[in-house]
Amino acid sequence: MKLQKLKRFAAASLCAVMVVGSMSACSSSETSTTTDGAQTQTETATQTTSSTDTAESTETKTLSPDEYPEVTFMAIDFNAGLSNSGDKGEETLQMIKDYTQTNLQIQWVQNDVLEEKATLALADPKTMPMIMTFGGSVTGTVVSAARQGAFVDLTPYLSDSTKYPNLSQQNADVAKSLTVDGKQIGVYRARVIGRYGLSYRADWAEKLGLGVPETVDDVYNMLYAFTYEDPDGNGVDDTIGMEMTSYTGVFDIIQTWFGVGNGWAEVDGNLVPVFEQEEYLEALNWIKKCYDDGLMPSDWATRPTDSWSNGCKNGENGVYIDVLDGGRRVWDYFVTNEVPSVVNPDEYASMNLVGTINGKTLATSGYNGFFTLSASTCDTEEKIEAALSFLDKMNDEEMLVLCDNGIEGYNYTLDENGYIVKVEDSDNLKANYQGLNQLVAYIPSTEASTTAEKTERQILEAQVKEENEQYAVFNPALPYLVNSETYSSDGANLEQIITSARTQYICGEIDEAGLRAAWQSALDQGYQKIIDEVNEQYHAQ
Ligand SMILES: [Ca+2]
Repeated sequence: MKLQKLKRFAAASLCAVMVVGSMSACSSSETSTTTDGAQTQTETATQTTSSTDTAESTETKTLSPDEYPEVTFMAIDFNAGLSNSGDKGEETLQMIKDYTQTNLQIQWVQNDVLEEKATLALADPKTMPMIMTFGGSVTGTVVSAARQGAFVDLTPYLSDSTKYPNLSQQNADVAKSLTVDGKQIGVYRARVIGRYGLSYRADWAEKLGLGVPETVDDVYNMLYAFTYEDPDGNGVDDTIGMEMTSYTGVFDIIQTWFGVGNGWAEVDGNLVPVFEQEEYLEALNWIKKCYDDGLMPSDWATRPTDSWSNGCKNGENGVYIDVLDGGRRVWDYFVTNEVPSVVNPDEYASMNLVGTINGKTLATSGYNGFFTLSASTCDTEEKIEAALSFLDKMNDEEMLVLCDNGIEGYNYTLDENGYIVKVEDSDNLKANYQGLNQLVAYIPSTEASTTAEKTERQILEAQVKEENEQYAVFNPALPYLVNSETYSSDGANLEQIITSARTQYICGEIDEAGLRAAWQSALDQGYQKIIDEVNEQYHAQ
């Protein structure tokens, strides 16, 4: 198999590109698309106390271990060679083999050489493990390999809810992002979709008699009151409503409140980048008004991204628009540091988490990394089914608990309410199961039902994120952008022109004419070509 373009695995984020512009250096934040190793286990799922809520296996026949079909799996090692190791490593792996009835052969690949290993495997198809892991989002390299026939087209399989009761529940919008020429080329590794929202100082709002914001006017009024009405009651003009640093993903969230898309939108039957939507300028004017009225720090564009959330923690700001777990962590900070509430010094300061404004919020891409099945080594129906069955069963409750918590009685115990309690010294006893979550797609649930006991703050966070999912605005162009050559080569630079112009407009460095000139410049430099390439595919379907 010839691979024409073994380009580098660029970790190009497909949506929110951070601003660089004339004003500040860009840096990525936790919300950008990165290959993550530290899978946080606190993201979603409603609380249940059941420890026996285990999914019944649909498997009727039981194989003896020497009958298990072999599945080879290239997985990412984030533990410096120590994933699934230690005294109980073999035993833990055997539990997976027996549960999934698979003779699993894991090839651990350290994340920093994943690109190299994947490239080598793609260049020599016979060496490809049956299941390969890719980090981040779909890249041009993967698209090229898919077009050369490197991966099994999963489209006909994943709708089979009898054979694949978990994977068949994948989110259709997210799955579209893994589509090349109409074929689904991988199983995505799920992340919470409804992660973005608005968090605010609940005790400040209570002091000023403000309700839960539902509309952009409510948000403006809250920002105004938090800036000018002394929400902390110290008699000093020392607060600014909205926290803001050079991380401009905040604006991407705010824009959706106005009906702006997530990077792209469908307008009159065509897909357009959001700067071509009328609502985009309306959203920018609202943000600009907040800036002009002093409702966000005037020096935001030079505030480093790594100071993000400090403004809320130290009581300078009261509204935090980003991931809801970030707002929850601010609240955790108030509790941990015993920051008093401004309405009742016997209580701690608190945050409220709001998912949507005007009924909308930004969706995440819904995934980070994905598993492909190699066409060269999954070369029979039996092998394809063995690999997919394995990936499916890994999402059962038993496997989620094992991969995220280890073995009951060794790594953890269950308390009287069925909550997981890690054993003492659990950090030194996690070698056996660490890294095994890299084998899990987390479909349909990003978390097991059996969890450690949660705080009220984590419970609220999970509720809001779950409610958010149905309102979260996806990027409809993702499946086409991955197939757009111009986007692959020039997309990041062109996005930067757009986001830089946005920053300059909000800060008054350029006027509307200047903004429009920047858009035209981006179109002339290749954005129009991307629009054409995207719509050609869009209309071909
Ligand atoms: Ca004050």
